[in-house]
Amino acid sequence: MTAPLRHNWALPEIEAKFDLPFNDLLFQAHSVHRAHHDANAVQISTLLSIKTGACPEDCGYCPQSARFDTGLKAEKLLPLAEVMARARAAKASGATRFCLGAAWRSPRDQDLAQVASMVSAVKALGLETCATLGMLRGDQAATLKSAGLDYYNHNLDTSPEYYPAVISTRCYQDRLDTLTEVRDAGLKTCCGGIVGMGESRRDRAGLLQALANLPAHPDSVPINRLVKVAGTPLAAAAELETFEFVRTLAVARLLMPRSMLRLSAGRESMSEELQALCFFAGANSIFYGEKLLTTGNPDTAADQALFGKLGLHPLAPGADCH
Ligand code: SAM
Ligand code: DTB
Ligand code: SF4
Repeated sequence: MTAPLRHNWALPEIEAKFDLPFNDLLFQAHSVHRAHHDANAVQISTLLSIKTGACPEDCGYCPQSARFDTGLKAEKLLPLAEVMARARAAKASGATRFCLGAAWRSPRDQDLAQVASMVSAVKALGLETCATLGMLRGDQAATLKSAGLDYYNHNLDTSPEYYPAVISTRCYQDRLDTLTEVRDAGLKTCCGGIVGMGESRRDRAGLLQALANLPAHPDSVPINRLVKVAGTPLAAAAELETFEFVRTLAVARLLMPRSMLRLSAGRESMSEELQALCFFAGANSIFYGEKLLTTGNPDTAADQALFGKLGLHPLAPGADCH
C-alpha cells in the first residue's frame, strides 16, 4: 500500500525534509522511488530547438532572450524535413521521446499549425512527442493534442516569491493558466524549474510546493541546474552546492512520488558520481544527445557508458504511464 498523493503541502513540512540528515533524506527518497518506479530504468528524451533566439521575454537565465547579448545566432522556424532528420537520428541513437522547443513568448497560430505538422510526423516515427513553445490558449493546446502531442513542457521555474527577481515579462499566474489549459486539453504536463539562480533553500522548497500543490502532479518534473551563459543576467550566479542539488531532487521525489523526475539541464558539468547520486535520490529521466536547446549536454557515448557502469536501462515508451 502506498500513501495517497498529496496536494496540500505546507512550506514548513517541505523545509523540514530539506533539513533532514543527508543519509535519512536519501534513504526515504530512494524507498519512495522504489515503491513507485523501476529504480534501474531511465526515460530518455532528445531536445531540438526548432526556433532559436530573438525571444521577446526577459528570463534572466536564458541565452535566447533578445534582450541579452549572448552571441547566439537567431534562426527561423526549422523546415519539417530538418526536424524529421533530427528525430530519426534521435530515435536511431536510442531516444524514445522527442521534444520540440521554440523561443517564443507564445506561438502565433500560423506557427502553431506548422508545429502541429511536425508533431504528427514525429509521432508517426513511433516516438513520444513533447513541445515547449511558451504560453498557450486552450484552443492551441487542443490543436496540439489532436496532432498527436503527448507532453507539453511549461516550467514554473522558481518560487512565486523569487520569480520577479528572474522574469518580468510574464507572471506566475500566466504560467499556471497555461498549465491549466494544457491539462484541460488532455495533454500530459512536464513542469519543473531551475535551481542555482541565487535563490534560497526556502525558494527551492517553495518551487517544489507550487509543483506538488498543482491540481495534478506534473507527469514529468524537470529539475534544471542553471547553465550559466555569458551575457545573461545570471551568468555570475553563485554555484549551488552539489549536495543541495541532490537534496532538491530527493525532496521532489518525496512530494511527487509517481512523477517522472528529470535530471535536466546542467548534466554536462556534473561528475558521474553526482549523477549516480541523483538517480539514487529519485531522478529517472534525462535529456540525451549532445545538445539541449542551445547549450551542451553529455555525449551519447558518455551517457551509454554511464548507464553501463550503473546497470541502468532505458525505459520503454509508455512505461511511465500511471
Ligand atoms: N520559450 C518557452 C518558454 O520559456 O516557456 C520554451 C523554451 S524555454 C528555453 C524552456 C525552459 O528551459 C525554461 O522554462 C527554463 O526552465 C529552461 N532553461 C532555459 N535556459 C536555461 C538555462 N540557462 N539553464 C537551465 N535551464 C534553462
Ligand atoms: C526543461 O525544463 N529544460 C529543457 C527543456 N525543459 C526544454 C531546456 C533546457 C535549456 C537549457 C539552456 C539551453 O540549452 O538553451
Ligand atoms: Fe524566451 Fe523561453 Fe528563453 Fe524565456 S525561457 S527568454 S520565454 S526562450
